Amino acid sequence: MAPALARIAELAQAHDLAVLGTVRGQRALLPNGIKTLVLLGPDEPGFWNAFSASAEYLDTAAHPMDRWSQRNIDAMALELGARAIYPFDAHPPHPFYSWALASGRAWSSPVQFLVHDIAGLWVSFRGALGFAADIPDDMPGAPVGPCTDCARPCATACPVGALTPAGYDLPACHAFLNSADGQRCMTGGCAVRAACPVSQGFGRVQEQSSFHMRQFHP
Ligand code: B12
Ligand code: SF4
Ligand code: SF4
Repeated sequence: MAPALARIAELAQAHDLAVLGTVRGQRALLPNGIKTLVLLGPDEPGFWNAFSASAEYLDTAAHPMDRWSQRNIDAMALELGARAIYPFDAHPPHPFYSWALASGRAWSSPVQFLVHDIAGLWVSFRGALGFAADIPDDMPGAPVGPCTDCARPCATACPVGALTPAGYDLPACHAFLNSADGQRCMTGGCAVRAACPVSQGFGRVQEQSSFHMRQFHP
């Protein structure tokens, strides 16, 4: 019998992960044989302490967070009889962005990055669990997100205008990250993502943002 979502959430928490949403019954969007997809992301504020004490973080080999995710989410999949699916290592990539939208718990922000109801613009996915059964979800999401009633600080927060409603100018972002002023983004994380009031209530620690920026801009 398929586990209840509460059981999945409890096991996720034991692995320092949180259920960020579910996608149910959308055959055209989900991989073959999967009726419920459970999206998993960092459980804050404890995630960074757990990850930074892990063997993957400390062994200095490449892609520590992806390897951490694989170990933890593979273990969950085995215990729950699910299929583990990752945002990395698939060519073409699995459509996590579209799955997040379909969950009803995340929306496309004015700058196109996803904004999640709890994680805000800091949202990221460490993986997903696919189940062959339909698993009811008592947090199925909302038709409108937090952007509807917001003054949109994200739209103007990038100091060099690299990430705005007009799009993401990746070379301009990387060029700024090489400059002295850009070290603010390197240590504190992307200023656009940090400007969102929902992000600010999420409790993500600066060390995690800094880690991701070093992966994005070595
Ligand atoms: C390629 C990629 C990038 C590329 C291009 C992004 C793009 N144009 O999609 C680059 C290298 C620029 C990038 C950068 C980052 N990314 Co990225 N990226 C991906 C990745 C691996 C694949 C995207 C893809 O092609 N999917 C396949 C297509 C077919 O399916 P889809 O995703 O449903 O397609 C939708 C999106 O592409 C979306 N879309 C279209 N144009 C754009 C533009 C942007 C900027 C975004 C976000 C989405 C988007 O529309 C499509 C249809 O709905 C995804 C993980 C994944 N597997 O999806 C992460 C992902 C989208 N990225 C993510 C993150 C966290 C980042 C970074 C913030 C990393 C960091 N520093 O921590 C940076 C941004 C740097 C910053 N300023 O902070 C998160 C989402 C974050 C968010 N809030 O939206 C994801 C989901 C990864 C994860 N593990 O959670 N990324
Ligand atoms: S700052 Fe406001 S408009 Fe921008 S993503 Fe956050 S809630 Fe949406
Ligand atoms: S990381 Fe900094 S430069 Fe790059 S888009 Fe975000 S705010 Fe702009």
